[in-house]
Amino acid sequence: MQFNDALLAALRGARHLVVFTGAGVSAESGIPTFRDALAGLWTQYEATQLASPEGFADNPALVWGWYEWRRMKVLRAQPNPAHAAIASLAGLTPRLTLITQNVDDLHERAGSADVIHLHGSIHQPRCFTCSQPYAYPPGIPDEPEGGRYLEPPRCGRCGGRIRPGVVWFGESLPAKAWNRAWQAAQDCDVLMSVGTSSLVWPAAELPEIAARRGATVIQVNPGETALDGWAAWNLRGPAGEVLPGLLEAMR
Ligand code: BV8
Ligand code: ZN
Repeated sequence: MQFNDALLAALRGARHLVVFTGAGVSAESGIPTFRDALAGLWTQYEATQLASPEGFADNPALVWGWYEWRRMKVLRAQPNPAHAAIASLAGLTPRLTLITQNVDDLHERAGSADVIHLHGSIHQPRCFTCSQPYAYPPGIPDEPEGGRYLEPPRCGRCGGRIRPGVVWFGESLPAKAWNRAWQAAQDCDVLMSVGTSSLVWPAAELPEIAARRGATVIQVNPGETALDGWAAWNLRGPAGEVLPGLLEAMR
């Protein structure tokens, strides 16, 4: 892919670069994007039904089974060249803030530090009743492809059900993470959005906040998204190819 000289100049000259990622950055690691994760057992459900406290209270085994299926994929996955390129980018920019909507740890495993997780982590379950943190037993149990109902474990302290450590629909984002992300969006001069459908709020607002303050917005996504109109450049391709190419061209 050829890159526009002005785009390369904007990236090379960035004082503060924000990289904002969604499920598309982990797609080439074999982790289904948020929408694609509604496979198998869960096809007939809306994401907002499963990824919500009501959905969990209503059918804990259905929701816990979904998260365990997804967690196994994360445990089996490896970071892909997109995660690696973003980790390397930090060494080429005076200041880089990495904000992700993803609940996997592939950015960290690729070497990125201080990742801001707006929607929590699949690796930090806690009690649904008393919020006591829960430690998963070691190992990667086999997960039937189509998924299965799985009763969540119980809290050692109060006997309540264990829930995934993610932010569900209708739940507020962790205040510290949101404030840091909001500040970075206000302060940055370049924001690159990678692999997100830009549909979920308030996270989806971050690129707009940056654009309104005069930052240059770059988007990496094979498809069109709600962000297209705000982006100065829409790089149409898979992140695992576009980002390494961009890094090469910047050097
Ligand atoms: C809140 C964790 C209130 C869980 C997630 C109406 C208007 C505006 C807002 C609302 C509204 N109605 C309700 C709301 C609020 C709601 C919301 O936004 N709903 C949406 C559906 C409209 N938001 C909330 O509820 C938030 N909380 O508002 O709280 C409040 C306030 C105060 C006090 C109390 C309460 C919380 C939302 C968080 C939900 N949790 N994730 C989990 O993972 O299971 S959201 C989840 O979906 C992701 O984290 C992500 O944020 C979002 C979208 O996923 P994406 O990452 O974008 O993935 P997706 O599959 O959608 O797209 C993948 C993209 O990748 C595609 O564009 C594709 O083209 C691209 N791609 C594919 N392959 C590649 C690629 N790109 C690059 N390379 C590739 N190879
Ligand atoms: Zn408890």
